[in-house]
Amino acid sequence: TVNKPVVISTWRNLAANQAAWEVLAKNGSALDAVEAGVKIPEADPDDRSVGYGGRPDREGKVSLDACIMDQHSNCGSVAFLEHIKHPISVARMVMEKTPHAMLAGEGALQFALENGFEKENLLTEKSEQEWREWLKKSEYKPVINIENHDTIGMLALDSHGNLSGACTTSGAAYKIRGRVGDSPIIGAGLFVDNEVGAATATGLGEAVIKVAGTHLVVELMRQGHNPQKACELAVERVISKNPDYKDLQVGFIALNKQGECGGYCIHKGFSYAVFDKGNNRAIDSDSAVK
Ligand code: SD4
Repeated sequence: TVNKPVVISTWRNLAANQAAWEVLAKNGSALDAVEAGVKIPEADPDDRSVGYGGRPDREGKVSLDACIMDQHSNCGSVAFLEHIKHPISVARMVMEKTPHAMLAGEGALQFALENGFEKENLLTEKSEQEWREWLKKSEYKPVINIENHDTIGMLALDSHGNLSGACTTSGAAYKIRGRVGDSPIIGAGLFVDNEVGAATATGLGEAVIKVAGTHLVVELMRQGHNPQKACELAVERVISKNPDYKDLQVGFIALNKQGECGGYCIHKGFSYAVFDKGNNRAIDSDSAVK
């Protein structure tokens, strides 16, 4: 029997899961659920790597990446988007209202403003202070785990048996202006195939992009692996292609058509949150490096 509905998200995003569950429990769509879910950390100023309150690039500007994918393999994405609190909703609008899959930078902002989104300042005092502190040394060294990584990727299976996913982030703190990570790239930060399953990634985007990480996880599930094993094999691939893996973190989570979940990462410290059968909980992910 299929375990549904279910929602799974990266890190300890229990509040985001709760918002998604409220949609799923009323027989809402997985697509509506993941959008509603990830909007929680996007709007939270204390979540320092998503949306409002996110850490800026090295010029002190907050820029956002997000994407969304539904059960028909429709997808929408925004990259290097500034001043908009809910990039996931802009990504959804790209998917539903344009002939394109991806908008970036100025054009993405223009599209958002023309469609009723408001221009806002996303840099909080706290993020600005930290950035000024960082400027003193200006050393770009992505820190493993929570410090720099609590991007939310979320996957859901709804009561109709359909899968969707969403991923949103302010990216790597103190990145070069214009840097785009894995999170808005379909097949890297997020991939959904309604016949098989869905996967999303967190951690150092450059390492995920190199192996088309979430597409890999989904293809491994297609070959018969369960979500846990698929995540493990994909992490192994990341390790084999990144000789500096000791200094970087990558985590994958996956959900298949049967409603089974899995998650795996390179280094200890990654966690994910699962909500099914009315039970919302955080799980410490197993890691390749013990
Ligand atoms: C990125 N994967 O932009 C994202 C980083 C991340 O919290 O997970 N940040 O590379």
